[in-house]
Amino acid sequence: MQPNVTTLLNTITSPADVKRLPSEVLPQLATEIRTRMIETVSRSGGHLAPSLGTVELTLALCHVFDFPTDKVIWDVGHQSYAWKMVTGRNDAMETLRQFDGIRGFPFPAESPYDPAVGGHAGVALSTALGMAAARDLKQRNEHIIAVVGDASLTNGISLEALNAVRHTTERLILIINDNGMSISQNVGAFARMFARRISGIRYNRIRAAAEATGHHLRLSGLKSLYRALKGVIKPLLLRHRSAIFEDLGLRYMGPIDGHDIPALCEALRAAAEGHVPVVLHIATVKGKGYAPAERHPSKWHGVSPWATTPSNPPPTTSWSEAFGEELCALARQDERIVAVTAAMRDGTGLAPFFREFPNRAFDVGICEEHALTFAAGLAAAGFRPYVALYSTFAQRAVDCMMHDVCLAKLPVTLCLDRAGIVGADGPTHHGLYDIAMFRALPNLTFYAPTARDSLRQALQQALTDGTPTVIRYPRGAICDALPANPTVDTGKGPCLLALGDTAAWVAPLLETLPLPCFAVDRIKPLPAVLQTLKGRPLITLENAAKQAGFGSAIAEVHDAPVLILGWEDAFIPQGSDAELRRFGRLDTEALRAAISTFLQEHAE
Ligand SMILES: Cc1ncc(C[n+]2csc(CCOP(=O)(O)OP(=O)(O)O)c2C)c(N)n1
Repeated sequence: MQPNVTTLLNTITSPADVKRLPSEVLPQLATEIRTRMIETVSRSGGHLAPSLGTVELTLALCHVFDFPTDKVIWDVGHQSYAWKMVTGRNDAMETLRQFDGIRGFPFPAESPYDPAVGGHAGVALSTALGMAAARDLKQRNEHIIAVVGDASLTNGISLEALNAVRHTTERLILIINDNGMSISQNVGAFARMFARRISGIRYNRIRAAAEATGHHLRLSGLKSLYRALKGVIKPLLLRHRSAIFEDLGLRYMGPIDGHDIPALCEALRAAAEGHVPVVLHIATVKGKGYAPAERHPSKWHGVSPWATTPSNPPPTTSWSEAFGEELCALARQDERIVAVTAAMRDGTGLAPFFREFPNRAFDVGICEEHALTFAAGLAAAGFRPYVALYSTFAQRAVDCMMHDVCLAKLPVTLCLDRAGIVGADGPTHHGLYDIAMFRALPNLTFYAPTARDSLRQALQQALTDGTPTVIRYPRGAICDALPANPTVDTGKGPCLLALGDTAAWVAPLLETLPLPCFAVDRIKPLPAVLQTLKGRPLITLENAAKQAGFGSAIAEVHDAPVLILGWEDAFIPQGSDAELRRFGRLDTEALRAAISTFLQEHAE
């Protein structure tokens, strides 16, 4: 269905169409793109504020370069909705983030205009550098462009790539999209440096005004006053003309206004001409053109659909909120507790902790590896760090857990939010691999709480034990407690072990399936109930990849058949929980069928 957009956008099927447009109409196209973006995201949900901020950049790129021969890699890719709209996916925006629809991030299988997968922060420059090296080897000529947010630039992979640019290629364009924001306010030394540099834009504006005034001063014979004023104002506004990028061997351009299409086109043309890698620093407004998003860019960074959601949904508490509240309660009793987040203080529920214990809360930026090793340092010095990361983003920090935490047996607790499927963000964001990745680590205790009481116990137990701990819990609503587990009978029949949040998945089955079901909340060491189930066929269920997961851990030691139910060996797409469970044959009907077959095969 093509909704009520005006005609200009409807004529665009590829970047070449944008290139053909006279530059005077590009602001009009930008307005149409914004209108359509807001309209579709109001129904699909998604990363609205970041994508609103890059509309002019998208159009300027199309106007200057030749895609898909030239290549642009959007870091994270959550700012690429305008890009999708001008690369043949405007109609498909209706299906954004839905099951079988287009993805919320760049995805090569979706479009020849998406050279790389997006989703995780910090990889665009590295990927671009690899593509530039390949281009050079093939003696080709295309332009390779990486667009990286000011916060994603501080990520380890970005900085590793930045260090390598100059000795890898002579031609690469890095655009730093600086809006001063991560999801929340950006943090760290780069953020401070960028904030100073953005004053350059103000400088340019003030200079224009000053030039005019200076002209009058000169005319009126006050030349020395003019020179003195210029000498004071200029260094104030243009402190630190970027030494750092130039020292790294990149030519620095900017900062320029990232919503000024002619200025962007001019800068991009200049960047394309050089035979030296270029950093083009642009200043944009997160949420540009939509007042609520401009006012509250964090709130509008990623939003749920607001046009289709009932305005008064029933009140629930999320796992993240419960985690934040329980950690605050624990921290009131134990001053050694500190909290660490990697740019996700709201998402992980740590915002109340930051408010109540500002001196004991650390936002390290989008730096998951640093978060864990930094926590190891805190722990070695006597503190009890709780590091809250999304499961999927913690993947890159497995080595830090192994080398810096587990080997040294330090009391660091890694709290993995969004463990399990996460819905519309899709395969880059599902937290399905943490059990496989972390359970092999020696010295580790690994929990998967079933409800709030079990989360509280895990947080407390980690404090009491003072040993390396991982706690995984899902996205969505938490319940206070589950009904008590059955007492183990003396029979020899099959039993079901439901890990963590999957206890809720089997609840609708229990009335019709004649088998004892135990909700279990520990992966390592394996749950104590296993000792009492020797010789009995077992069914395990987990909201995680089956390979090397919880069920596999049971099967490694159990002396009877084990049916392992979990996510199969394939990337799971985007969609609602119900759609994905149907897709993965983990919905109630499919579970009933799989369990029934197993029961028939292993009847007592
Ligand atoms: C490795 C990783 N950690 C965390 C995130 C979650 N995340 C998505 S966007 C974002 C902020 C990005 O800020 P910036 O790069 O400045 O871009 P902006 O959103 O401001 O346009 C974060 C923390 C992620 N995608 N990847």
